[in-house]
Amino acid sequence: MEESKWTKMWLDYHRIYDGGRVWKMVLGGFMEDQAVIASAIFEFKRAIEALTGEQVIDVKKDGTAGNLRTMCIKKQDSVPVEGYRIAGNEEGIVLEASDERGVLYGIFAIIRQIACGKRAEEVAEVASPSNPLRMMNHWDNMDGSIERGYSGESFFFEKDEILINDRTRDYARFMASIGINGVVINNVNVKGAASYLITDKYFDRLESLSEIFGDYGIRLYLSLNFASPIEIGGMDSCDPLDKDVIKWWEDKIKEVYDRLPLLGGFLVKADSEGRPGPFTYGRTQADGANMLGDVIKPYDGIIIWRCFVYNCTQDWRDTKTDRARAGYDYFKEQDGTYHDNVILQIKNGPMDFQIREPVSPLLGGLTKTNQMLEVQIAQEYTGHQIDLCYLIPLFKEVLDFHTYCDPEKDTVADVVSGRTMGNTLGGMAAVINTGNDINWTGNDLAAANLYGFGRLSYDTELSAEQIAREWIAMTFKLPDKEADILCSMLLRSREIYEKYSSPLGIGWMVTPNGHYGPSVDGYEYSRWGTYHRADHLGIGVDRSDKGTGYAQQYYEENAKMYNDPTTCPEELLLFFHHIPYTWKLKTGKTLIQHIYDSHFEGEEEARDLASDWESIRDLIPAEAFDRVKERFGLQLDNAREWRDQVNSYFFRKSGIADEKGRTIY
Ligand code: GCV
Repeated sequence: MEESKWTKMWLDYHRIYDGGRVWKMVLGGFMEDQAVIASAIFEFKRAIEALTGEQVIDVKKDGTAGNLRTMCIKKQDSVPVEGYRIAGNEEGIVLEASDERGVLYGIFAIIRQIACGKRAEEVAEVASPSNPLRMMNHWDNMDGSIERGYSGESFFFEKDEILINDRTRDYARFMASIGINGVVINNVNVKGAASYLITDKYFDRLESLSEIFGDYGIRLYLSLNFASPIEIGGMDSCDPLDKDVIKWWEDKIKEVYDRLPLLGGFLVKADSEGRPGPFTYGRTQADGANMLGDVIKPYDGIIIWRCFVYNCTQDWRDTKTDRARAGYDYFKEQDGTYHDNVILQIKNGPMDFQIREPVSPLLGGLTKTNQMLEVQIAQEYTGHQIDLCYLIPLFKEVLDFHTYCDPEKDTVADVVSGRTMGNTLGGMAAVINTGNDINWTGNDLAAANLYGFGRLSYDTELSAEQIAREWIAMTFKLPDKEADILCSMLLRSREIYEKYSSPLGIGWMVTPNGHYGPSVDGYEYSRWGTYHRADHLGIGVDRSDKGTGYAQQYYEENAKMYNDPTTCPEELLLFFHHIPYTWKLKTGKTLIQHIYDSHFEGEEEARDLASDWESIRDLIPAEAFDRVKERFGLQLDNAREWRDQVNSYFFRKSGIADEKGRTIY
């Protein structure tokens, strides 16, 4: 077989030990012709042969070899849906699951444990998913470009056509191996040809794609253009309460499901950044989402409605106007009116995937509505997959955040998993970081975010370090010392990026539109804005009760903490408060000195990352090593640029010199 032209990321199995036995597959209660079971058997065979050199014989063949081990897959209804129990012993391994996906995830768990160093007889785990929905959102356009894509072009679309090839199947394998069960293939900004994905022109290809995904337990979803009745239906309205519009949708969705029975549903971005939506007709977001929810209900489909709704052209001269407030202001009022097959998808922070933001007050602020957490592993504001930035610690902080929405089950993980409200629809979605680059993620090390998101969405209890260690073991199989170095690089990387870019929760200061590199006053939507509101005395946005009042959108405990600059966590100080440069931080440093020190340190620590990478050169495959090394070169330029621009800006603004007398340009 010809070697594929792309890497196998964490599924590139290295020989762990040389076992001398033969495996026989035994199925109890599942059939080998069930699509997902067939995939599980295929994956087991492929992995075991590569990892141990042991042969796996077909289910039907009677094993004759004396030293036969069995891989026994048993249906066991007491195992939760999509969960598994695996246990190895001298005779082989037993995997119990109640459904096909559970079997597939169990097989990948066995593979993971062996790839991470266990022998087959030591394999053991009982697991079930924390979240019902674990999704990837592609922002792929049909011309092949990817909005906020940093790893090449789309592998789903090219020249307005849908691509299906070996890469499609490999993609599905990767996703299943980390527990992903839903994929939205097209950009939430649905324009041009993408509006026609729900027409006959694309049904055949979409059906094939949904089947390939289906073989790996993944449901296909599409982003939907809310104005489809106008754009493809020739109507003059898309008012969600207009009965002709509703009829149009009913016919359309029937047509779609006749052809795509495996479709999971739709993701919708409405009334945001130029996208059409119910506000045009004086309707609420709930009116729009519920109308589509009702139409899709007979097909068991779901509507995932994004809460990233804000007025991007708002005038920032008015100090009461605050983009951070928008999500809560628009969605809280209708809490309890969203229908039960509608899920609100909420970005982790109230702004837009900055290196540090508070958790969105909508998460848990809604108490009667299905909710889903949206994070971004595409590194739009976190270094474009040039700079190293392992994002799992950030996601962990969000999941562990106490919202105070419930006396016991009040973390974001509780809320989105359904534990708080006892609902069954919720979960986590990530804006994905893949493209058709040879290594899928541009920077080989950015695959840790891809792997990590999937693993975390399946098991929110895993730590960022555990995930990093698994990913390293599966991808590079390094000796302990080098694995420790790489693990430490990943774990340090987010704070390093934060230090040299925009610390203390201020965010932004990034080039408008491009979002890479510094532009301290950069603001994309109007000449009036800056995100930081710095003047000659201080910096930061007053979001307390004396300012925009954003802090009051949280439950009392958090509202109080954020409202007061002396109790507000310092890493978010400038998000919530306008602070004088002479303000003393807990370290005893002034704010301005902290800004200088942070940027100098961040740049130095970025250099340490690059030299750590150099120190493990001999143990990393040469091509991967060189690709990453090149990126570190660019990261260092970026870190220097940030350090110099930010420090000189604030030196000039404040007129206060660096106590340490370093050169500030
Ligand atoms: C897909 C940010 C990004 C946009 C993105 C938008 C969204 O504003 O810069 O590219 O659009 O978020 O999440 O919808």
